[in-house]
Amino acid sequence: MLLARPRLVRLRTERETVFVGDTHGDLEATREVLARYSAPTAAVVFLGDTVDRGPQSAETLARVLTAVAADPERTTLLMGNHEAWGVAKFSPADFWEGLAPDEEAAAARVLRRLPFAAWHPAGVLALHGALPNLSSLEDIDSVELGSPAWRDITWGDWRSAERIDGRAHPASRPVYGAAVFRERTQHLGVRVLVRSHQPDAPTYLFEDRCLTLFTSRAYGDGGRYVALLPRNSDVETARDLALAEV
Ligand SMILES: [Mn+2]
Repeated sequence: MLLARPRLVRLRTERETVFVGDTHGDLEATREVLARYSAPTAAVVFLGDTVDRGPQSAETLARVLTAVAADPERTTLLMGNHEAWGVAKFSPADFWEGLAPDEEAAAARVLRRLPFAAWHPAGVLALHGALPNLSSLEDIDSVELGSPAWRDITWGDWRSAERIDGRAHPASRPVYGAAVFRERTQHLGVRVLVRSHQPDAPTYLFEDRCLTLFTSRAYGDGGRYVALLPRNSDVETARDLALAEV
């Protein structure tokens, strides 16, 4: 089923869309999201990082993949760096390192097929980390695993400073600032970016055009939030999406 899906998922405006940040083994948050937004009129987009850090990685991943398999039109799991162990290893990785070799190989083989991004025609792009340096959204479909564009999508961070260019930082975790955000959103025709990956990032960055979500207690009792984009709505900034605590 994942083989048949493009790397860029296209969302539909006639559904409410719910964006879910890193769950990191928080099964309770994952169950709550799927129970609350189970109406056939809602689409749910998990932004990646379902495993590691929290106590119930395997159960969380299985719950999300079960929902995707049951209704792939309505439920999407995007690739985070923690799903991409089979592409680029990292540490700590308690989920992956606790698997038997055949389980590890099977999980890596499935998860390397996950989509990279989801596009909503209101001008909202959802992905795990940072925007890649591409000339159009369509180019996301041909991004190769392990390439610099893939690294930006799954590992990229944002900082509020104007001039931070990932090329000057260690290639494993590129970091970008406001100038690169403006340049890449313009190239891609993106008004608002919805992403996760950085629990310490401000919720809103870059004149409220970059929203960072986190939906896990893996780092303590910080709130677990999802973002709601109503059906058929116009979006100017990320403030047009409503935050809901789960
Ligand atoms: Mn991440």
